[in-house]
Amino acid sequence: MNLEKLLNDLEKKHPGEVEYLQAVREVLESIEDVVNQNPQFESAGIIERLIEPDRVLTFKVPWIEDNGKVQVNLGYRVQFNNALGPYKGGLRFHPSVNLSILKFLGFEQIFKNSLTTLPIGGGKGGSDFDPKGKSDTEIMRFCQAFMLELWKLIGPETDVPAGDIGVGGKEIGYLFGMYKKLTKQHHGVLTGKGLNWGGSLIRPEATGFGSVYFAQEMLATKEESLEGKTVCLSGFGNVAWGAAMKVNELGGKVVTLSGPDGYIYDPEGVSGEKIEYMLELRASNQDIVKPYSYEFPEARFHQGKHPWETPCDVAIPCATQNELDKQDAENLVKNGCICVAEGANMPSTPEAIEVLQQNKVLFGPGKAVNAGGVATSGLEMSQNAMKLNWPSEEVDNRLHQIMRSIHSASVIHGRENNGYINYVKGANVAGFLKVANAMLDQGVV
Ligand code: NDP
Ligand code: 2IT
Repeated sequence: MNLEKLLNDLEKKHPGEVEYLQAVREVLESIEDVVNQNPQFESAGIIERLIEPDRVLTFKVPWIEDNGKVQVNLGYRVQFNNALGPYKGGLRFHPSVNLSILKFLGFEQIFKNSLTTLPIGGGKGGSDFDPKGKSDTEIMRFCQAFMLELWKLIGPETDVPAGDIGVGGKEIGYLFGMYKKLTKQHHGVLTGKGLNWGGSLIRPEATGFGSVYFAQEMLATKEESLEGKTVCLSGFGNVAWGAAMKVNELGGKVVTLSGPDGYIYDPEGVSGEKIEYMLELRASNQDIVKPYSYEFPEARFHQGKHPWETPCDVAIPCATQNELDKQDAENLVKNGCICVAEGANMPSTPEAIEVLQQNKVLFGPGKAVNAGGVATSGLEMSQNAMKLNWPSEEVDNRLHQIMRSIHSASVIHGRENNGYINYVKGANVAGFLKVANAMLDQGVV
């Protein structure tokens, strides 16, 4: 495989799509050896077919503000690869959303979903709609307008969207309501649904829980555990909330949270009612984390800074892409951090990953660490297909088992001669092989 030529050609076709090109480069660098050892992949054009989405759908979303003013946003669905199952992946509503971000997320989702062991392909979608400061009725009207286009593209055996940044249970409810009205179908077309109408127990907690289960497995390779560890989290959304709960349950102490405005340092630990307060903060639609320091005066707010300057044993970035840079990684290493587990998608820059790996920090990439969210979405699809609901212990046990199996697959393909486990390589190779072999079996389509 001529990696630089492939990447140069891709960049020429998609100039400026930096996040997408970043994600593709990382995967191709990891799988280069495997591709070179398997000429059948090259002759079937697997790489060229894998790095371009099957299709990209964009649409206009006109909707009306409470004051009567008409707004127009852009809507997208990127259907990347369905070799293993229906396209599957979240919807992101955030003003920063563009095609590059959704293509990077959809591409990552292919390998993540492959790692879950479940029959799901990869996709992603969303809009540049900003939920910040919008009323509930505005959010409902936007979701309805978005679904007026999206419903034509999705279905329980075709493409199954879910939540991501800015899309939680409330938005999934509004989207599902409109889908049901348009199609007259009540089935598992979306995941992250309410418990009374097809949702799965543990889905809201699953990404955070799974991320911490994965961190636990990584620490165990060093005969370490979370008991007594100091943990830095970023973000204060769905993923950070689930991670905070699980870290506390396993005896660790969460000392930071963050938002776009800065970070909170709470020396007494984010536990108990403070974790529930995170939900209130998110529900307020203000998108700032500072009010935590008014509510809990023992906590300090650091304006405009990243939490990674805080000494910790374990770091779990749970906010957004490229939020942990080289300087942050150097700070973590200097302060003795032994494990970084990516709860978010691609939160560490390539330079940061290099620093962490060179210093032999346990580093778990998002597509492995945060796969518990989509895995539990897959379990929701299974329950919907069977028309029954599993108890929370069953879902949690299956989630835990899936996270262990993703960890073992990453170790098998990622162990280096010196014993260090390169989880980036391990997860990319394990995820890739399954998809590539399925594509070979299915011919050139
Ligand atoms: P939420 O919308 O619930 O929360 C995201 C949080 O990160 C918000 O607090 C958000 O604030 C904050 N944030 C966004 N940008 C920044 C920034 N530049 N600096 C600091 N904080 C920021 O989303 P989720 O918790 O669902 O998603 C978090 C991450 O996890 C994303 O990368 C997502 O792709 C990933 N993920 C989510 C899964 C899920 O099931 N929900 C599954 C797997 C991965 P604000 O909105 O103000 O920007
Ligand atoms: O990035 C992700 O894996 C998600 N946002 C969850 C996707 C899903 O389909 O549950």
